[in-house]
Amino acid sequence: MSQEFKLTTVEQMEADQARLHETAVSVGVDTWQDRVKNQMPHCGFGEKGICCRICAMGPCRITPKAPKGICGATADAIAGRNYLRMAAGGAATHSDHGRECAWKLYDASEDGYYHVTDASKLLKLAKEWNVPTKGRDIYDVAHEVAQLAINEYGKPTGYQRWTERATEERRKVWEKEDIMPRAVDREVVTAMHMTHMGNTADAEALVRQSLRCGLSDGWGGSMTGTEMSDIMYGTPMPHETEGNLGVMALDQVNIVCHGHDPAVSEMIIRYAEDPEMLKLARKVGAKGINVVGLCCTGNEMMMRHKIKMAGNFLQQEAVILTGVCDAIVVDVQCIFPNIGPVSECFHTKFYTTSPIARIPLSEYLPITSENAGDVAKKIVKEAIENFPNREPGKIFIPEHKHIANVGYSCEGIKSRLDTVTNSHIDEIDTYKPLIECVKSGVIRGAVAMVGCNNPKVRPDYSHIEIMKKLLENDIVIVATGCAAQAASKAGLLDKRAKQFCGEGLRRVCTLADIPPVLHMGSCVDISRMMLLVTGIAKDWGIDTTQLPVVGCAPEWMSEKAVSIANYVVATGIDTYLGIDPLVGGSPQMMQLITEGTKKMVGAGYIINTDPDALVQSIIEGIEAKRAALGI
Ligand code: SF4
Ligand code: MSK
Repeated sequence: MSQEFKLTTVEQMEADQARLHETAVSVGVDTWQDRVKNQMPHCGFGEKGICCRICAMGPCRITPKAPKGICGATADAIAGRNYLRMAAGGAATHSDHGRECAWKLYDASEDGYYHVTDASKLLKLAKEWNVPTKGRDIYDVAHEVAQLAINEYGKPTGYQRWTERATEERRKVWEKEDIMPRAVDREVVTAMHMTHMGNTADAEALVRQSLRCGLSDGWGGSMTGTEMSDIMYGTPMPHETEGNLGVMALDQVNIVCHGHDPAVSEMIIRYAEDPEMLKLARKVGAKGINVVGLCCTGNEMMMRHKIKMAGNFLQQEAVILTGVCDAIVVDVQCIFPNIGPVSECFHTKFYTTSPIARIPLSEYLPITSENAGDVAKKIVKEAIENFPNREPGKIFIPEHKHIANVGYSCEGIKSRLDTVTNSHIDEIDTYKPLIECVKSGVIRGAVAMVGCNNPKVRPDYSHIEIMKKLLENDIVIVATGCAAQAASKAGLLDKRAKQFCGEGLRRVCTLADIPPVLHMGSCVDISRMMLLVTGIAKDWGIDTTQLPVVGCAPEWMSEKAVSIANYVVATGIDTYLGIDPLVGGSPQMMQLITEGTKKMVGAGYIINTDPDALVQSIIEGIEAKRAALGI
């Protein structure tokens, strides 16, 4: 008889974290749980966005007694500038990741370390960009496409070429509102210039540039990251793997890859499968080599390979605290500097690989197109040699893990939808079956669950509780980033999780053989979500603002999330936030980001730090969109 399927509860995950924290205490190292306490209470000025340190006459802080900075900047100007700087930081970060991916494709060759894996995706993009393909070597095509993608970053005139994929209606809105994104570098520099001392003090103009900067990321840099990665490492398609700390293996060499850019982890995976390395692992007494992922590098790996996911953002110290992490190798973004001190208390080797993320107490091995294989091989070999150095008294591996069905790229979703069409009469390769389900009400709508963990709220609780409530209400979920990993940890990426859905969604999951939460990838892969909503809107014949689809980031923390929220809103999708966007000291800014953008682009933020109230407002928002469509 098959065992009853149960989700892992947040309480169980917290008990695992608490047990690992005991290890941290016993070895004398702090973790985020300790540091949160030390940082309380947060600075009230920072929380409200009304501290300005943009020039050295300051820092200036706004109070009832001091309503203006020394230059005369008001709370609206200061909060608006801080907000735009966050959006610009996020757009720069995602986009630079995308640029690195484009350079890797530019360097790709038959006999190099980076290859063209999805030639059909490359050829499709070449056609879209009018790059000749007939009779040409695939690598010549790849180099020309990569060069065009790289040139997008700094082109002196014109708009992002990826925006041509948007609906005509969206493009018109962006043109009318003067937020059509130009080159990424231009938008980020403009944002920095506008927010320099003595420039823009008008909150509305700052919000407009935030939207534009965000668009240059979502419909620019992030899309470049996703597309280039798919071409080089393969477009994700549905398959099964596992997630949560229980994937750490006692009897194997564990190599944890963390960060965002798959250029490093792809190489680690390749060399961990090398027979020479496997032989070496057996020689030191290990049964194999277990490469696992954290954060978005973990998402990239699990989406394309059967690689297991060890955890999300707030588990990065926990993986080392298991005592069986033989090496942790990081690329860029979301990496705690405290990985250094925690690793030092264990046998764990800590490698940094990018000049963008240099961290004390790590061994720095920069990875380039020329040396990637050699460096990866060295890391894998040293991790194996480190296996016998584990200290048994420090080992504790939590048991929790779940099956995770992942790989739902747009192509992956369409491949599942094709299975429920009648091949004699229906078109294939469309979103029409999904649209029919939404129109008939079998599915009420969809929510894109995205973003990080943030100790300001109970970690993973908001993600999981909101998802469960949405599923009960027949609302399908697409997820990326640490939100997708929260679903994986809880068991919501297991197809059996359909038992927690309302009747309609449960039926759809059965027919299409999908889990109720569709893992779409990493943070840059929110660009896939933009293409998904655009594809659905085009197949339906309506604008994206009309779709019963919303975004939700209940536990966001990074500047990248601010950039994402801006491009999601600019794409016409209301975005529900569970963490305050640090502008509360300016009523004008609050009004602009919740109501003002609705007038500009047809969508805005709904902010509520109570997850129960937030999910209720999402359900009401989706039902209101349905009512407006008359469905
Ligand atoms: Fe103060 Fe104005 Fe300088 Fe900001 S820009 S620190 S408000 S003087
Ligand atoms: S990793 S940006 S904590 S989602 Fe993309 Fe997770 Fe947020 Fe980093």
